[in-house]
Amino acid sequence: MEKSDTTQTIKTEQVKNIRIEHMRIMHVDLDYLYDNNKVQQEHNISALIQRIQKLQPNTIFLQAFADPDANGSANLVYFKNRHIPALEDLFQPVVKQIKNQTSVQHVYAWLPLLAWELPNSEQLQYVEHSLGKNEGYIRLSPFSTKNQRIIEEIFTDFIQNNSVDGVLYHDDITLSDYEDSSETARLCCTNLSVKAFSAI
Ligand SMILES: [Ca+2]
Repeated sequence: MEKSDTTQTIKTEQVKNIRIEHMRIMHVDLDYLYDNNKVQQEHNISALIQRIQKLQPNTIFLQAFADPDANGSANLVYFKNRHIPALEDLFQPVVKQIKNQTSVQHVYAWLPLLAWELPNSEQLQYVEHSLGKNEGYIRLSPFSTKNQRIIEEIFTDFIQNNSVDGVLYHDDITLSDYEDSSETARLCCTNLSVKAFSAI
């Protein structure tokens, strides 16, 4: 490695370390703030604000999806969009209270990329295990162009109506050695193989 490359690598690592050291992060789950009783919900939000003021994080990772059955896949969200039901448009009001009442500098939205559980009426293709097992999160097949469009539109609707400093992706962007075995994925891989051999 050239000396200039080594110097640049060291500088880059130093910048990364500084950023990590300077991030005091609080991970906030909106499922624990949401309540059907709005008086209780306001109490929950006030308690969060007080805790932030006491602990003094400068960065919040704020969950924007709801997972009432706690299987790790999003059944609902806390923002308006075209595809998945909103439990309540709660995300942005909580961001505003955090920004207005605390010294938090950055708020990131915590969102899944594939682990969406849309209504059955949508009849979407989900990731399938070749042995028929149910392992990992319920995930939309990334090989379906329809799924790709829906995910893109969920994020588009979110970002157009919610001001955030970035997105923290859920730990759902993975496939095991046995996934995805759906017909959609097989067809996609077959087409890719044909194109690869054609290019040789
Ligand atoms: Ca769920």
